[in-house]
Amino acid sequence: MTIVKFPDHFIWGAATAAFQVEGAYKEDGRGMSIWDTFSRTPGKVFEGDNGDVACDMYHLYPEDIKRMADMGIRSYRFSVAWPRIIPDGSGAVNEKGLAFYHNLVDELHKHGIEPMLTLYHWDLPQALQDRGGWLNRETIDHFVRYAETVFNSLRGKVRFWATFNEPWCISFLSHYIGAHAPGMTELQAGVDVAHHVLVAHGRTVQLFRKLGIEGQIGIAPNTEWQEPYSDKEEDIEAAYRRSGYLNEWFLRPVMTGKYPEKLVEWFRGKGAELKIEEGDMELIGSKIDFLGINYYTGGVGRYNPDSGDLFDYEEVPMGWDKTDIGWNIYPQGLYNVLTYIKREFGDIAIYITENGACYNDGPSADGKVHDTGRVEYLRKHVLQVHRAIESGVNVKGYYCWSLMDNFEWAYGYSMRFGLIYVDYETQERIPKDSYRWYRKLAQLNWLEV
Ligand code: PNW
Repeated sequence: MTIVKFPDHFIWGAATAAFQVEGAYKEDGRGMSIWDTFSRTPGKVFEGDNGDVACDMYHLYPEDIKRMADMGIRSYRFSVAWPRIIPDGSGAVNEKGLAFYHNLVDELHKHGIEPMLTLYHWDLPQALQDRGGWLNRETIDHFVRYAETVFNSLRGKVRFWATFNEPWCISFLSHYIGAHAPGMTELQAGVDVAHHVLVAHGRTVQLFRKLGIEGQIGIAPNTEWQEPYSDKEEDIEAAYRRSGYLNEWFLRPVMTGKYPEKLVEWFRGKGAELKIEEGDMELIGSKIDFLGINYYTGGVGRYNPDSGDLFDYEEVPMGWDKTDIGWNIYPQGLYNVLTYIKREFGDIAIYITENGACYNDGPSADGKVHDTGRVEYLRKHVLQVHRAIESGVNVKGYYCWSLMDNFEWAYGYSMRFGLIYVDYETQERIPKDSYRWYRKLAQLNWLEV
């Protein structure tokens, strides 16, 4: 038996996002978002599930926060729904929307839980989508105004701020692959949206400094680790492109103010041009205080020009275990991502803003949820985080995705990521075995292997 101890003051937390948990979609003046529309479009979301009720956290947050406190987490990462704050995206501010987040944050503080607030976790006001959404540069202005409203309202109460959750999902997954709202399928749109989101991020960071908001600001990109099948140059290049599109396309401009040239060229070869306006890159490269890293999976692949893949990349099955959503379990990939960031971009503070697993276990005959798979997944991944810390990567905290089962985007309610089970008929919550395991880790700050 070995004791693996985390640094003192390491933050153990849990994460959710507004659209996935809040419900109350019409309440207190909330406007419609692109996910309300998308989930009502036949064929887009599993069985037509939507976010109308979700986990009803809009009403149940006091008891959910009690559970967080019982679990011993020190921080809770949540997102603010833009359509609650500015229902049509650009017009009047809805005070009732702000009041909800004040109540939420006050309740967190009452229990000694530090809020980490994400400004954008995908629920763009529909009225802005009607005017082109993230393809329209004006959306940047509207976002910055929304950010200013939230900063000024919650300053002093919130100290950790993230601008965007997973710009890759907002851009490529939603505008090129088409799996997420608004469901477009054009590469040029993906490239344009990625750039606009990054500019919005940079402008928001600048605004944060200008307003003199206390605390720290960062961004939470998703990462994945795609590894070459062999050490042939062509495999290495293909895996670089595939990983690069996920990681480097966002990390490099944010951290250095420059896009990765090889990928810019690759996209150009595919007919998609990067359109940069004067001043954009300086904004995008604005100094941030921390990087949030979301990590779930990775894979192995090789060069195959006939694969039909945008990057001439073909994933090679390695016989690895998968979670119930079909994603490879690849814990070392998290270590690889973290050490890559240190190598390429230096000693920025890092929070793992999401890591977790989909296992669809429900209550057994004893009434408990024995989600052994999730416990194993989390254990293996936090050990890789520890390994990265030992290598000098400045990881300051870890947020498990997710606090509770919730609306899993295109999968609706069919995929469960929670430490807490949610019965969507009754809204009953049942802490899973992983909840108890995580509570012990958060309390001890070490684990035995
Ligand atoms: C992330 N993909 O989403 C999000 O930040 C969460 O809201 C989500 O619930 C969680 O991971 C689990 O999926 C992703 O298809 C959704 O590559 C899909 C993909 C990646 C990330």
